[in-house]
Amino acid sequence: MLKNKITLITGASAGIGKSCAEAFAEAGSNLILIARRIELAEKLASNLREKYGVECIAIQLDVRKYDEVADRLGNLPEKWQNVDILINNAGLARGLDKIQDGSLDDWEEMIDTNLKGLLYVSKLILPGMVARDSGMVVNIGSIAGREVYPKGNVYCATKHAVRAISQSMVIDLNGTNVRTCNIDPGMVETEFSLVRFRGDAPKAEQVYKSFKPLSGDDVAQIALFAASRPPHVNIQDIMVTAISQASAQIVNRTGV
Ligand code: NDP
Ligand code: 8X3
Repeated sequence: MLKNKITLITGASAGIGKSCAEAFAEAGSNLILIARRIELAEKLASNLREKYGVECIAIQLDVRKYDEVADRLGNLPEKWQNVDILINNAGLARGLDKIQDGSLDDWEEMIDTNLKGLLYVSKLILPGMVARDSGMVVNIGSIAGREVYPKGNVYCATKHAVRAISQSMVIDLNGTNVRTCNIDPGMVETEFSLVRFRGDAPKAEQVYKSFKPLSGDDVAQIALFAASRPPHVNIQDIMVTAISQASAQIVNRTGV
């Protein structure tokens, strides 16, 4: 079903985005991989071309910069212009502070990446899908888009906003054959916590200690399932956690 389709993935250099690249390539989709760390995206593109025989390009892009997004995505090589599946995955948390102690820079980075970046990329890709009356957007939200947890404040706000945007896409695209799927994972072991704690590896490791969290591959398989349903089937909304995680704050840490 995905053979010869074009899937564009933001944040494809690591974590969930990288896993989505692997899963969609295995299913036969051609790929546009977006990230700032272009060397990682290019290496992945080359591996996937070799492993699965798909076509794959890497584009260096900071989704926070609208001019860059408009330039790169507005001028895709002709054969890459008709994106079938957009996976809005690029995102991050910065810091874990009480709102009264939060850093303006951290807030802006999260809002600019998780919310504005998602909107900028969608603005460039969605009109083509609507014109072709075909396509799918997968937005990677979070359990933080359904619950607020202590010190999660602005990160949670951005993910609540992603959820609102996903619901808006479903409504505004009604009457077209463009599908929207919102995926809200609980804790996934990726570079996420390392980024949140600015490279403090011991602190990041604590987040995933004594239970088995989700992997990027677990989430990628869900995105792939949603994207490979028949075109009239729209899985609008999915929440997925590790079995040990009941809610944002309730995690059974009695395992390995
Ligand atoms: P990672 O840190 O492992 O990956 C994040 C990816 O986003 C990287 O490829 C990074 O690439 C990219 N990225 C970050 N900022 C930008 C930017 N300005 N422009 C372009 N790309 C950017 O984290 P995850 O894989 O865990 O996170 C992916 C998504 O999943 C995020 O939206 C996150 O909020 C969400 N999520 C994560 C969960 C978790 O527990 N890990 C749970 C629920 C949701 P580069 O640095 O090369 O630009
Ligand atoms: C990432 C999951 O719970 O760390 O979105 O916010 S959480």
